[in-house]
This record gives sequence, structure tokens and C-alpha cells, in this order.
Amino acid sequence: MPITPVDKIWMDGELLDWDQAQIHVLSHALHYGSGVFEGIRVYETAQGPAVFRVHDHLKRLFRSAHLYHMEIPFSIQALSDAITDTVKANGLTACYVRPIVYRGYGEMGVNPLQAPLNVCVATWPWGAYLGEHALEHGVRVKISSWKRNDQNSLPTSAKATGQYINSVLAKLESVHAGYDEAIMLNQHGFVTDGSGENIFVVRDGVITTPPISAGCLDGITRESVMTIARDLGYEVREENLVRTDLYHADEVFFTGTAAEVTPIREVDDRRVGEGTRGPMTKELQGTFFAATTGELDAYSSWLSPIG
Ligand code: PPE
Repeated sequence: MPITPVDKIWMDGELLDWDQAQIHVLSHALHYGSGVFEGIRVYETAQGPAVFRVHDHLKRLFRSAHLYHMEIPFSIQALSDAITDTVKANGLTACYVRPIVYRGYGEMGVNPLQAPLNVCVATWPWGAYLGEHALEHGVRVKISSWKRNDQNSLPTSAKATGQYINSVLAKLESVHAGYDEAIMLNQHGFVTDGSGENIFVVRDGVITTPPISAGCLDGITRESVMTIARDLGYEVREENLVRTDLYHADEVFFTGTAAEVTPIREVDDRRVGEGTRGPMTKELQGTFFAATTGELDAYSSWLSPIG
């Protein structure tokens, strides 16, 4: 998706002009994928723009960094303030936020410990990840022939830049075959997630999503939707799913910061349900959007207003 440039990017404590936010071509992260990042959304609410679950996202960023022996030289609060400052400096009311911590310039070779650690926060307007049409009518997905990176190769509990090359393989395969998105299985054949989304299945009124131990990201939208679904009175299970569970489902949908709640209308050329957004997906999606835009008091703690 093309990037829409805005005015400023926060780099190592300073707000720089968008075009000045550059790094050296010999930066460690470019060569070895040694970065960790987050994707966060800012939504427009009646009280002005608000960041969705910023502390949960930043806690995950620190967990990802911890795994790769990165000592982030800023506190969670400082990064939260950096996000607020960047969104304000860019005059954005709703946008995507991309904090990234990466090994910078100064050291080559796989051992990264002498390379500097840099921290950036970029923001830009980002619409529906899989398209506006997809939010209402759903996407067509293909189960990838590429397996999800194994927990003991590239841990899926972290959001590291390098591991996304696995998602890129799956995404490219699906796009070349004419689908919108890929779903990846783990080495044991159980469903994990999409290239950049968690996955849910609805059957006979029960909602099921793979457990984190299957090798999916511990998604914050996933957790939000599970909470909303339980609050609405639905039974929610975290259980391993096989590919035929997707074929036999009444409804299937993706969740993610970028993808929000996106229905899946077809899996491997098999229509899911009525072949469009199902009623439970619609209800969960509607409640999720009402929560993100501050219309539901029950979820107001998920929003941090940008003063
Ligand atoms: N699985 C994967 C592999 C993943 O990348 C994401 C987020 C999720 C699940 C959902 O997690 P959460 O955002 O916490 O609900 N993918 C991010 C990056 C997408 C991109 O293309 O870049 C995102 O949605 O921000």
C-alpha cells in the first residue's frame, strides 16, 4: 500500500522532517532483520483523537526487544508521549502508528551487540488494510504452502522485522494465485494466523481462535475481540484448528490493528457461509468499531486521548 507522507517522524527523541528521517544503507537491521516493531491505531472519538491500547502495544514492544537482548533507552511512558507528540505534530485525527526499535549503523556481522539501538515512531493515515470493500463483503484467502516460522526458529511471540519475510512469502504466493490474503499453518498442520492478522472461526454460535501456542502473534485486536465476544454472551474458545475447520465454518474473520475486523468470504475456493460478512462477524466488527471510536463506556480504558 502506498505511504501517504506527513510532516514529522520521531527519531531517537527528536521530531525530524519526514524527508530527513533516513538511515544508513549499512544499518544492521536492513541486512539481518534485527528490529522489533509495533502497529497501533489512533481513532477519532468525540473527545478528539485517541490511541487504542497503547500501553498493551508498548508492553509487547518491550517483550519483543527483551527476546532479542535490546535495552530500549526510553520508558514506556516516554514512548507513549513520543506517539502523542508525533500524532499532534502531524495534525492527524486518525492514523496508523509504527514504533520501531532497530540495530543501526556501526557494526556488520551477525553479532549485533556493538551496533547502536535506534528508536523511531512514524505515523501516517492508513485506511482499511484489505480495502473498504473487504470490511463489508470479506476477502478471499488461500492456505499457504509456506508454513509459519516455528516457535523455536523465529519465535512468534515477538514482533520482529526479520520474521516478516515469512509472511511476505505467504502473501506473495496468495496474491500471485489471485487471492487477497494467506493463512499459514504451523509445522504440525494447525492453523496459526494470516500474513498480518489473527484468525477466528464461528460455528454453531461458538467462536474459536487458535491458541498462542499454535504459533500466532498474541494479537491485541484478537484479545479485544475475545473480550467483546464474551461480553456479548458468546462462548469463545482457544483451540487448535485444522484447515477443514475453516472450510466447514459458518463464518471466518481476521483481526489485526491494520486489518481491524475483516470478514473472510472464501477459503481455498470454498464459500464460507453465505459468501459475505456473517451476522456474528458483523456484530463483533460493529462493537469493535464502536469501542475504538469511544462510543462504548465499557471499553473506554482502551483509549488514551491525545490532549
Ligand atoms: N498476526 C500477525 C502475523 C501480525 O503481523 C499481526 C499484526 C497480527 C497477527 C494482529 O496483531 P494485533 O495488531 O496486535 O491485533 N500485524 C501488523 C502489521 C501489518 C503490516 O502489514 O505491517 C498490524 O496489523 O499492525
